[in-house]
Amino acid sequence: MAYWKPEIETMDPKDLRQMQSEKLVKLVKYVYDRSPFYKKRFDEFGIKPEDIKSIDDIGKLPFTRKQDLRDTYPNGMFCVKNTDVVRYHASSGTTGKPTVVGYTQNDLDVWAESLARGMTSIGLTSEDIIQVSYGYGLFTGGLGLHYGSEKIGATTLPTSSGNTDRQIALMKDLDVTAICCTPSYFSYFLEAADQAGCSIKDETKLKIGIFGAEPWSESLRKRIEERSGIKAYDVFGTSELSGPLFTECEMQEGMHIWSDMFLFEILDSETNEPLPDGEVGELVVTTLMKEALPLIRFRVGDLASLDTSVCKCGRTHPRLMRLKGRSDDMIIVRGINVFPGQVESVLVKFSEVSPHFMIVLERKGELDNMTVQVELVDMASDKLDDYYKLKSKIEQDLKSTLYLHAEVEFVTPGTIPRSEGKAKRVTDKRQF
Ligand code: DLL
Repeated sequence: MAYWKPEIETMDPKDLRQMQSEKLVKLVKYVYDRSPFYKKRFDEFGIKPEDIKSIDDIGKLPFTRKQDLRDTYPNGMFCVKNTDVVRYHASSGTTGKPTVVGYTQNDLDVWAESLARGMTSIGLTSEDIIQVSYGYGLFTGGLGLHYGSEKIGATTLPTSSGNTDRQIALMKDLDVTAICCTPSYFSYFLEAADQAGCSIKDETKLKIGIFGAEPWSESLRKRIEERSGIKAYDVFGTSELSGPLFTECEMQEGMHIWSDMFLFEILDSETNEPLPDGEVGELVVTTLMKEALPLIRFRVGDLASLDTSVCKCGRTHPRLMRLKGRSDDMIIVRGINVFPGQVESVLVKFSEVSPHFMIVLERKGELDNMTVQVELVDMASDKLDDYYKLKSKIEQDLKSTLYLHAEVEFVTPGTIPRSEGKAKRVTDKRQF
């Protein structure tokens, strides 16, 4: 079993907690002294840095929300001078004003270190050739994984997203062994390879995929692995925390979050009380090493659960289990909560349909109507009976997963928009 920093990755959990306590105490003083935003927030809460003596006092600290970053746009929460910032990234701002994140050189180093540990934990080394097909630019995916890959000394192929035929050719010609992109883009990649007459399984050296930036299911993992002959690993992060940060290890049983860098809490969203291991709640993160834009108890907006038991790989850091989706991705149909990921997990079990789908919501009279548009892999007109059977089988499975009737509509192959980054899964035509 290979480690990047064995002394940290396998540290005794008690020592890790002690390290977190010390870092938290320092961090609270750091943000109080340097960020007018945090000073004001702490003063409003009647909190002084001296009140935080250990990690047990975390509950006394106020939360930070995405809205705070928007309100202080572009850099009102930064703790360093602009001249100490060596890079900016910015979120796309689909749900409001964009947010800008700044990094010092040390922030970039810590970010790359986090990914170097993750990449090593899935068996990548300096011998590998890693194709980074996440978007480069303001989005953190491309540059994040790029620097992680360079840190472990791997050969990095910065294809960014798009121009898929060229990506397939380069993958083959340069003996690429690993690819990083969204799971929806990789599904498209496989389809495009098929169309180009290239078998990823037989004609390339690809063995590992690092997929994240959007929710995906265990069933999609299985389907990807079977079709392409690779091992598919989950990776999580958000732009506010740096970008992609944590990957699964070879065990594929959750993503190791590095406790010397971040403090994760899972809270009941109504009571704000911590939830036990395994229970799904709201993810709240405190950055323990960030300099330019440290965040205290940042409400990420994701629903998640943790497993704090020691992993079979020997790493002692907690694992973030597969995410269900953001609380704001959740759609409410006839009063029932639905995550697009649940629909995906049903569809990918049917080899007759492609993993690309679109949920269309409409209002018919007083009632919400949910249609799932999906493409048949092979649409032959003499198989009408089979289609009806398949449609009703998928509808039954959707019903037992969602507790809701959703109509399945087969659409012409290639008509669901393919995504080069995060997939858009919902078209909501309801008028409220
Ligand atoms: O998506 C950073 C990233 C890049 C992560 C590349 C992984 C790979 P944002 O654009 O700020 O940053 O979006 C962050 O994406 O809060 C989750 O809702 C979602 N997300 C990210 N990774 C996963 C994952 C990047 N593995 C938001 N599973 C997060 C489910 C994920 N959702």
